[in-house]
Amino acid sequence: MSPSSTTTAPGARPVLVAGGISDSHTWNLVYLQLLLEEHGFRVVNLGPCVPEELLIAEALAHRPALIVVSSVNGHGYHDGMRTVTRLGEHPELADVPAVIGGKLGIAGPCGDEEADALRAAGYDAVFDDSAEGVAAFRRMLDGLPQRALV
Ligand code: B12
Repeated sequence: MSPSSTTTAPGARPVLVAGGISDSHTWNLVYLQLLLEEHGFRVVNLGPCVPEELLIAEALAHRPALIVVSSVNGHGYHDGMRTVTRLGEHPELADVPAVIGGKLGIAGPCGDEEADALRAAGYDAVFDDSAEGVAAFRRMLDGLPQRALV
């Protein structure tokens, strides 16, 4: 395989993708999986409506390079807060970055105050669903140290 190939090395830590606990939308998760794979990551996609217990169990099992929570149904702020608070109860996951993105407010993006509160609660980054948000997410992926390319 050529050194410039973007296939993820076997055994490299995957990225966990999870829909918000109340969120039944699925194409956002398919989109994220394809985007992450395009960036060379192995993805464990937990699907929509992911309970915190499942996310935590999968995170402890996989020790992922990144946890990506996606929410588009308008409950992103509250769901996201719950999730990151529960993740924070597990010191074993302290070094696993977690981000959230999508349509986090009830009319598209959430406000700056809510985004700040989500960061203060533990997310390493909060992305809105604009092209700029996705571009910022891509830049973050390119900078992840665990990204193991062969
Ligand atoms: C299809 C659809 C549904 C289907 C979903 C079927 C399925 N299996 O997925 C059904 C009918 C079930 C549904 C239900 C509901 N829906 Co709906 N749905 C849609 C719709 C029409 C398309 C969503 C879609 O598939 N888009 C395609 C994907 C690829 O795009 P996306 O989800 O927007 O994701 C993009 C971005 O958000 C962003 N993104 C997402 N996550 C992340 C994460 C990161 C890290 C980053 C960087 C970016 C990112 O990247 C993606 C690509 O650009 C949208 C309206 C629209 N046109 O967008 C409404 C919409 C999402 N739904 C909405 C609502 C309110 C609901 C309901 C609450 C309605 C109701 N009263 O019951 C329920 C919620 C059910 C629940 N428990 O979650 C609202 C959300 C409002 C908001 N947040 O601003 C929308 C926007 C419609 C509207 N304009 O009001 N829905």
